[in-house]
Amino acid sequence: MPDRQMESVFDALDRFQIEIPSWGFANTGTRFGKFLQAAAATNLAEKMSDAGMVHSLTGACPTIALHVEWDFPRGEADVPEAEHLAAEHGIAPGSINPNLFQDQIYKLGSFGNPRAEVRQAALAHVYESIRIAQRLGSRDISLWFADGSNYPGTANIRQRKRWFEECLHACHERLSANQRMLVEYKPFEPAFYHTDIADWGMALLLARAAGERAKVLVDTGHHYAAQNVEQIVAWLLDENMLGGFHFNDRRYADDDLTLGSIDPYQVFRIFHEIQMFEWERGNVTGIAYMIDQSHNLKGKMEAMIQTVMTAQELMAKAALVDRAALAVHQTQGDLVRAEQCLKDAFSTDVRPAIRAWRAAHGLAEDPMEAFRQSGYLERATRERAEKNAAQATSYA
Ligand code: PSV
Ligand code: MN
Repeated sequence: MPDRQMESVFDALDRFQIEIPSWGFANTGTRFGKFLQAAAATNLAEKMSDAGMVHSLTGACPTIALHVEWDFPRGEADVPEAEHLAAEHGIAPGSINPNLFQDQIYKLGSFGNPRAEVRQAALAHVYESIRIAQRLGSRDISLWFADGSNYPGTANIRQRKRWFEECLHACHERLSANQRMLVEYKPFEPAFYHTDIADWGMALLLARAAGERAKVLVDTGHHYAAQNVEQIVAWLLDENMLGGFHFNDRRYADDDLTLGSIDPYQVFRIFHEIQMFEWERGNVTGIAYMIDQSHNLKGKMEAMIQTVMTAQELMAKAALVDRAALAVHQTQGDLVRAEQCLKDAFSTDVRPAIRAWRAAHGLAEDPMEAFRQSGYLERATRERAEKNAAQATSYA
């Protein structure tokens, strides 16, 4: 690979960090059941340890996303332990995710609930999440709402929109100057008739109504089939409203498949839009690249390492697009040459360059192999198998 391209790859990887989710290491499943893994993390200490291991192997995941309900069962009281564990494992707490969907009170929604006391309880939970984030030094509060309805006529859609505006604005007021709020959208599930924040346009309007530090979060799994996600990304960039990503891949719906497993070209195109924007306007800081995957078939640690490695590869490929040439071809309407700029970059084997980047940073050239050789999984299996087996239900 020519030096100039090598430099582009190094530069892109130096600037690329991706956050891993605490929930990606715990036993999760589908609504039909869980297949338990003996080495799965059973508590926050183990999740932090797994995340720290992924970071030490890849050098690209310095922060861990935390879910308040699952990782802070005692709320704010758990902050000192989380702080201590993160430091112990060489990572930092990342985005803080309130949970506005599991409590029984949320049957008819949280911020969109017709009962004022439920909206108040939801607000109180987000306020506490903001305080947790402040104490942990976390920049982003990441909000996803299961709110919606299943039957026509059962919800006042416009009224709920206004409640959302009010509540999000109230949350925004509580942010400190360096904090942001990310508003995530999803077309359906668990609600199947209407979802209060169903697409990026709704998220954008609500974020604008909330305040200037509210941005949109794009979960790549939260789109209808064939949706052009990179166009959404390009528009949000242009509007200065792109807050970050939840990466995963999908075939049908919110499948939580590993990034790039179904359509790596789509992830490449998303990264290309970001890099093209940066090439024209200067580097964008603050895009939170996060993974939102709960693996229930693949080994959790391997799936996470595979995801990070794939993300790095696709980011590196996107860095190879000849953007100056592309701009000329686009202006001249030279369709084949323009498209070829993307295809050439996408089909370049960047793995040797990434190995060189890793070596230059004192990292294992093959993080997956290094993980397999490390004995970490065997140790985790020994230490956690009994605790995990205790969760099993067998119908045999
Ligand atoms: C919902 O499907 C979602 O994408 C939200 O980001 C949640 O916080 C996350 O998944 C939890 O699994
Ligand atoms: Mn998500």
